[in-house]
Formats: sequence, C-alpha cells, structure tokens
Amino acid sequence: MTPDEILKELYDQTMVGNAPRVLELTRTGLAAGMTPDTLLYDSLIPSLEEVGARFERGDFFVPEMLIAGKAMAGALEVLRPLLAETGAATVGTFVMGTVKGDVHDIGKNLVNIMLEGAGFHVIDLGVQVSPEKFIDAIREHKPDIVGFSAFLTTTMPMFKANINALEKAGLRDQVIVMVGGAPVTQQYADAVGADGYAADASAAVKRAKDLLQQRRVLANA
Ligand code: B1M
Repeated sequence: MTPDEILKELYDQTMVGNAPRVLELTRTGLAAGMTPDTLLYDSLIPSLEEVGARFERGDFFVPEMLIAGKAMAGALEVLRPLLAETGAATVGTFVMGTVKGDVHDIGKNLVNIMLEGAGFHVIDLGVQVSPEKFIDAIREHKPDIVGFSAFLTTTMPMFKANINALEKAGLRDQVIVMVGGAPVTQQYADAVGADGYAADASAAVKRAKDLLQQRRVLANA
C-alpha cells in the first residue's frame, strides 16, 4: 500500500469504527515509515471531524460516534509511546481532567500524551471530574498547572465552577489554570478567568511551557 492509500483507508475505517483494521493500518503506516503526526493529523483526526459533521447532519447517531471514537482510541494507544518518547527531563506537574458532565476523553488523552512527551508529569483524573475531585488532586499533588477539558457547550460552564471552587479553597493563586476542548475559544477562556487556552495538543504543550516559565520568572523577581 502507498502512504496515500494507508491514509485514505485509515480515514474510512475510523469513520465506520472498524477498530481491528484501524490498528492494523496504524501499524502498517508506522512500518512504512510514516510519522505518528501524519497518521493523526492527516487521517485519524479529520475522520473524527467528519464523524461529528455527519452526527450534526443526522446521518450518524451516538453508536456510530462511539465506535469511531473507540477505533481512534485504539490507534492512539499504538501511537502513544512514539508521541511521548522524547526523553525530556521533568519540567513540571500537570493535573488534567475532563469536566463534570462530559465523557469525551480522546482529545484530553492526546494532550496528555504530548505533555508527557514534553517532560510534564501528568496526573490524569479521567472524565466527569467534579470540582471537589480537582481540589483534592491539587491538594494532594501540588501541580504547577491544572487543565480542564470540555467538549460540549453545555459543560464549558464547569470551567467557571471549577475556578470558583479553587478560589473558595484558597488554591487559585497556587496553580496555573489551563482550559481547552473542541468548542472552547480564547475569548471564553479569558471570560472565565483561565490563565491559558490552547486549540490543540501541540499548542497546549507550548502554552503550558510558556505559562510555567512566566510563573517561575515572576517567582524569582
Ligand atoms: Co460527542 N460530541 N457527544 N461523543 N463527539 C462532539 C464533541 C460534537 C462536536 C459532535 C457534533 O455535534 N458535531 C458534539 C458537541 C456539540 C457541542 O456541544 N458544541 C457532541 C455531542 C452533542 C455529544 C452528545 C451530547 C451526543 C448525545 O448523546 N446526543 C454526547 C455527550 C456525552 C457526554 O459527554 N455527556 C456525546 C458522546 C460522544 C461519544 C461517547 C459517543 C464519543 C466520545 C468518545 C470518547 O471521547 N471516549 C463522542 C465523539 C467521538 C465525538 C466526536 C465525533 C469526536 C471527538 C474527538 O475525539 N475528536 C466530536 C465531533 C468533533 O469533535 N468534531 C463529538 C478528536 C480529538 C483529537 O479532538 O476532542 O477537539 P478534540 O481535542 C483536541 C482539542 O480540543 C484540544 O486538543 C485536543 C487534541 O488536539 N484540547 C485541549 C482538548 N482538551 C484540551 C485541554 C487543554 C488544551 C487543549 O488544556 C487543558
């Protein structure tokens, strides 16, 4: 198979949620010398975007979204060690979770992988994380950054609820808050009082490093 054929079939098989074939094609692509980034950004992610578009049009329903998501998650597990293998020294601790009411985790997991690759120690709290659970994790792990992911317009308000809970617990000044997820924008992040926002996993790593650097410069001033 040529790289183009692999990308095309990977796209098609992700869309129909054929997990075994998606795994096989991911491995075939890697064996053929294709990069994890190419497989992700030129095939897997665009395929899920099309799944979302079909869901919006009423051509796909929740079960189709679910199996496509599972197929993508399987591929991500194959790509994980390659995306995370930079050997970078630990740069900081990051507590991450998808907010309460939201079960989407593929995007969050991808951000985690990239953060780990960049040297962050990531503590992943999973999905449907309540403000109380974030607070407990911050008290326990004392992270440099806490990240809130939300993928639904209806769960984005949990950012503000989480930030309010941090303030109430007296922890807001002790941790940098980053937010992200498909419907989130810089404007929304600013409006809820987050310190940082990123549109995708690579941008999240860059933003996290910049925010950490700024905080350390301020602390030493
Ligand atoms: Co749902 N879903 N879903 N879904 N789903 C979306 C998000 C949707 C956009 C589809 C659509 O209508 N086009 C839509 C949301 C609409 C909206 O609110 N604006 C939607 C809906 C409506 C729903 C349900 C309500 C459907 C229903 O039940 N009627 C339901 C909600 C359940 C719940 O959470 N309570 C639901 C359920 C599901 C499944 C469970 C079936 C499945 C999730 C599987 C899983 O995650 N384990 C699913 C899926 C697969 C999708 C789509 C198709 C794909 C999401 C995905 O994984 N994208 C999605 C359509 C779409 O996104 N176009 C959709 C790939 C991923 C790599 O990208 O998630 O954007 P993304 O992550 C990016 C960035 O956002 C960023 O970096 C990531 C990597 O580059 N990022 C951060 C993420 N977190 C970050 C944190 C940061 C910084 C950056 O700092 C902390």
